[in-house]
Amino acid sequence: MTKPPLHLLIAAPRGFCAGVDRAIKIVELALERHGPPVYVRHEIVHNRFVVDRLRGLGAVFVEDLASVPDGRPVVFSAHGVPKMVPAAAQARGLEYVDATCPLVSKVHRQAERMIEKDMHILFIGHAGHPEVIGTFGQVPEGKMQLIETEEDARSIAPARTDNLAFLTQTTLSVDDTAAMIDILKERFPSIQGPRGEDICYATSNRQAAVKQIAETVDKMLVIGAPNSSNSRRLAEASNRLDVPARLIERAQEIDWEWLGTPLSLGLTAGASAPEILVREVVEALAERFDVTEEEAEHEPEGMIFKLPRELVA
Ligand code: 2E7
Ligand code: F3S
Repeated sequence: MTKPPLHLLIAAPRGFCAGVDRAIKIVELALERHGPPVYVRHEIVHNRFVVDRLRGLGAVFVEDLASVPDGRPVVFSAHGVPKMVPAAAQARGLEYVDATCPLVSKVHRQAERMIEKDMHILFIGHAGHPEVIGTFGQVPEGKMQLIETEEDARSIAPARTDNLAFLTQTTLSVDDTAAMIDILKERFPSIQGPRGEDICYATSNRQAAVKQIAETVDKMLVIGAPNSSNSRRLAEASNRLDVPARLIERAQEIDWEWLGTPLSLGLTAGASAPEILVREVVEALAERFDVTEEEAEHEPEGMIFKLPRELVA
C-alpha cells in the first residue's frame, strides 16, 4: 500500500538551550565526582526522558531539601530556588551545586537590586511555576506581586505606586508579555524594568521559529512536557495562528486520528526536549507517511554557559 505524502517542516532553532545543556552536565559531573546517589531538587529540567536517563546514572530526584539525607550532595534545578534553599543546605552542611540557568540568576540579582533601591516589583509569570517560586524567594514577602494576564495588569493595585518596577519569567509568550508591559507602562508611566523583558534568547528564538513554520503547515507537533512552560508556549503560538498544535512527550503520544492526513506538518521541540525525541517522532511519522523532511533555515544560536567552578576545577 502506498503511503500518503507528508511534507515535514522542522523548526530551527528547537530543543536544548544553553541552560539545559549546562544543568544536565552539572548532574553528570556531580555523579562522576561524588558517585551515586546525587540528589537533585526538582526535575533538573522538565523532561521525563532526561530525568529518567539521569536517574539511571544514579541521580535521585526529590521535591524538597528535607528529603536529602545528610552527607549526600544536592543539585538545584535549572529553574532556580528561593534563597532559603541554599541557606538551609548550608545550615545542614550539605554540599550543593546550583544548576540555576544563569539567565534566571540574572533576574534574581535584578530583583535583589530593586529591593535595595526600595522598589516594589510587579512580576509577570505563571503562578506555581518553580522559576516563579524561586524568584519570589529572592525578596522579602510583600515586596513582589504576581501578574499572570492582561486583565491582572489592568486591575492590579500595587502595594505602592511610587518607585515601581517590573520583572518577568524567562519562558513567557513574547506577545502576551509585550501586551502586559504596555498596559503597565500606560498605567504607571514611571515604572522601571529591564530593556524589553526578561524572556530568554532560547524562548524567544523558538517562538519566532515556530511562528515562521506555522505560516506554511497544516498542523503542528511540539515535543515537550505538560509542565514545561516554554514548550507550552510553542504549541500556544501555533494554535493562535490557527495551526492546530499538540504538545507530546514522545512519539507514542501522537494522536493519529487527530493528525489525519495533512499535506504538511510542522515539528518543533521545547528547550528541555532532547533531539533524540525529535528523531523518534520523525521515524514514527515515516512508518505511516511518505515523509519529505525539511529543516527551516536559521542562524546557529551558539550560546554556551560556563559550568560552576567547583565542578571543573
Ligand atoms: C529552566 C528555566 O525545564 P523546562 O521545560 O522549563 P520551563 O521553565 O520552560 O517550564 O525548560 C528549560 C528551562 C527553562 N527555563 C529550564 Cl528557568
Ligand atoms: Fe535558561 Fe532560557 Fe534555557 S532561561 S534554561 S536559556 S529556556
